[in-house]
Amino acid sequence: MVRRDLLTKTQGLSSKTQYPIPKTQNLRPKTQNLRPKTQNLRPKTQNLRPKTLLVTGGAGFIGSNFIHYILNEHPDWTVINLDKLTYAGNLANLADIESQYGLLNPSKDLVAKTQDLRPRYFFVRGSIADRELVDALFSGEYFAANSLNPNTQDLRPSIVVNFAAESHVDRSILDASPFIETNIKGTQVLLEAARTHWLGSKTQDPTSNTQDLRPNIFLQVSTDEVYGATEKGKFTEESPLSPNSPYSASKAAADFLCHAYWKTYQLPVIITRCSNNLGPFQFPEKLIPLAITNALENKPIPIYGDGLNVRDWIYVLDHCRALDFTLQKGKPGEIYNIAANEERTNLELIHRLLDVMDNPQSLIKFVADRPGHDRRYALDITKITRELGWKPLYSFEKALAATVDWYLNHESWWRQIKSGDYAKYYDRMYSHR
Ligand code: NAD
Ligand code: TDX
Repeated sequence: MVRRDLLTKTQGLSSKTQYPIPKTQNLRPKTQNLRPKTQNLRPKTQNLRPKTLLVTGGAGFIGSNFIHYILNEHPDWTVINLDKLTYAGNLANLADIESQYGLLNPSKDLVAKTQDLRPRYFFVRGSIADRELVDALFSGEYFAANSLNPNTQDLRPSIVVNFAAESHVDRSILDASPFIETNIKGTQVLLEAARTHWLGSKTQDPTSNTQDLRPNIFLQVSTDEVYGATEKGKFTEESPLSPNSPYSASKAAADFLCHAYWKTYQLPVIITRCSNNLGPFQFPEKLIPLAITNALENKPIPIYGDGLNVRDWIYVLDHCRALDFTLQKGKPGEIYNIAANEERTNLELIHRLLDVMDNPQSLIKFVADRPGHDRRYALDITKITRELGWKPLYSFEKALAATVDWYLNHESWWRQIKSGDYAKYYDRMYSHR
């Protein structure tokens, strides 16, 4: 039984809906008590002029939340979502976006908002490591050649937000190869295309930071894991990188490439490094959705090692807002840490989760540790709070309640995932642990 008094009101889709079409407002807690007290703090600068964003990996967890967020916040921005649709990519995450803003069906809402029938969302299936495809997207030829742009919009991206990645540490321990291909080579392909198409033979003025003089931004979505682990203190943006897993090593390599393209070519790159996210649409291989869905199925919740590893949890919408602040106010060549200062041991986290869900603590099962398991991540977020004026709006408790609520109300979403290839992965990862 779930303690519904601790959750938001049931809303959204019935568990019978085969393809859940998430409502945008479902992404935000509806009840008063779950809404952050501070009014939504938007970046203070004017919106950038109409923009076309190339969002990569937009069908995954954070990318799909970001697309929901950005299309709602910026009625004159257009998003091209380039996603390979690996096991982690799921177009159901964007079904409402496709029908509201997509090519086939720009809605009446959109017309009312923008007096404009043009679609604002385009999905392209493909890899960021595919140079030819990426080039065609940057030049606009992709849409011309595919007759996908009847309104002849200028769909050449002026902003890249690179979420596309292999993102699961445990999978990187089983096989690092796809992590090298996507996280390193893919990022280099994107950087090179941006350099060729944005800079051509000239370079940008690296010191300029005004809207008109800074038409392009390459935002690399990185992670706290690149700093490695620390028992005490917090990592600042100046801390040396010391990644420990094949996943974090590949993300660190991508960060170094981004830095090199800034230093060498003055490509306007910004890197963000965020802590562990929780929220809607997270693939149930990661600890929180794995634990919620296992608890709902009355299955054991595997805790690695002694359960005393510490992570700092942030609600995914706070991360998306931080990325928006960064696009609007961040400085090229800079790095910004993003976190919510909500550190928990894994054991504390799961105890609280089971409490919120009113499931017995006996579901916890200690299993063999993750090889090379980082003990603790912790980020100093002084820079982004002081320089960009961002701060998180969701406490851990509110974020956890909203997340549990979402999984409760989107049972068909996670059941569909768990019944497919995921079952084989789960068996391989946990059955002999
Ligand atoms: P995810 O695994 O849920 O989604 C990744 C998406 O990228 C999927 O849609 C997948 O299909 C797509 N993809 C994979 N390879 C691709 C390729 N070659 N070309 C195009 N698309 C490809 O990941 P996530 O948790 O949403 O993470 C997004 C980004 O944020 C990653 O770069 C990750 O390193 C970073 N990050 C994640 C967290 C977290 O807690 N999840 C925290 C900090 C940073
Ligand atoms: O079954 C599990 N049992 C368990 O104890 C799983 C899947 C995880 N864990 C532990 C390992 C970590 O200490 O829980 C913690 C969180 O694990 P994950 O959800 O796998 O996240 P983590 O390894 O911390 O990495 C995440 O945060 C940083 C994302 O997956 C990365 O993409 C992001 O960069």
